[in-house]
Amino acid sequence: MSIMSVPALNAQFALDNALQFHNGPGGLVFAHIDNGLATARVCLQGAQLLDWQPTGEKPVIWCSNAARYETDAAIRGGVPVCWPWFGAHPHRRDAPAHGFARTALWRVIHSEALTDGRTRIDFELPCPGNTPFWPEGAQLQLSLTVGRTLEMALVTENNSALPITITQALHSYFVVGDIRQTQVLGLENCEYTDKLDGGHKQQSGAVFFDREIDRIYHSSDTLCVIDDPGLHRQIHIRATNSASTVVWNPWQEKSAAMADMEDDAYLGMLCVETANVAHDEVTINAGQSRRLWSELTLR
Ligand code: TA6
Repeated sequence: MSIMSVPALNAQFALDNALQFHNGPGGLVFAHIDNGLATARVCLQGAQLLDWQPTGEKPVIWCSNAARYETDAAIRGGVPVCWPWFGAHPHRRDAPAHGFARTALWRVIHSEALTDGRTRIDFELPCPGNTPFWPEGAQLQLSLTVGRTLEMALVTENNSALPITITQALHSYFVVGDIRQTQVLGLENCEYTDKLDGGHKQQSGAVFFDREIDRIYHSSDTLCVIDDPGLHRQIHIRATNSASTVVWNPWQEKSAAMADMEDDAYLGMLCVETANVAHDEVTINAGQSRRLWSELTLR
């Protein structure tokens, strides 16, 4: 399902072979990008990027082989947009985890072939006030620019009359060769909240993985690096307006317990999320906006 039909989307936003819209599994609509520099796939539900693969490289973004493609359900993998709250709702137990933006139907509002060969696609999610879990009003925009690098910009505009407070994340899932050999650099000495025991701790050295890791790093650096000897590469994640970095790998038991993840899939994935979460929440005054930005580059 989409607000616009696939023929209407193609008539208004397709860019020769570089950008086309297609119907896909679960009745969902997908944008396919193939511009010579890279390929990418975005589901209009959630404006969720599901794949990004620079030409000649292995896939960078991880998407579960067991992912569910259904209306109103979250897709396991890619880059879900968590907004206007991250994790559990601050007060309501009946609210969906990670907000409603990742399962909402976004509108395509712009597409562009840039002169350097990259492809840009912009999505919009109007969020009028008075929804059950979101009394305030806001306008959300996501811009994806796809080339040898991938840029993601999430802009929250407060078009209501009162300040709004949000938490948010570009909940990015990455492909890694073997999580047991992978490290995350750039978070050395950062304070973090350990979501597994609620503890407040300090990182010493690189982050490595030998069990489940679910951490919110605060005042994290503007550059994080996934160092992946298994695939002989590094993924550089640059970010602005991101006070938190979430690092998550579910490890064996949780991976096996999740219906939308294959049992041993944890070995080949890792989440490093550009975010403002927990006490790094963001207040935006009426008429103001906030832009969370991240850029991925392979080295
Ligand atoms: O970002 C890490 C996290 O918040 C974990 O606690 C884990 O539960 C994960 O997100 C996935 O959440 P989901 O609602 O997509 O199952």
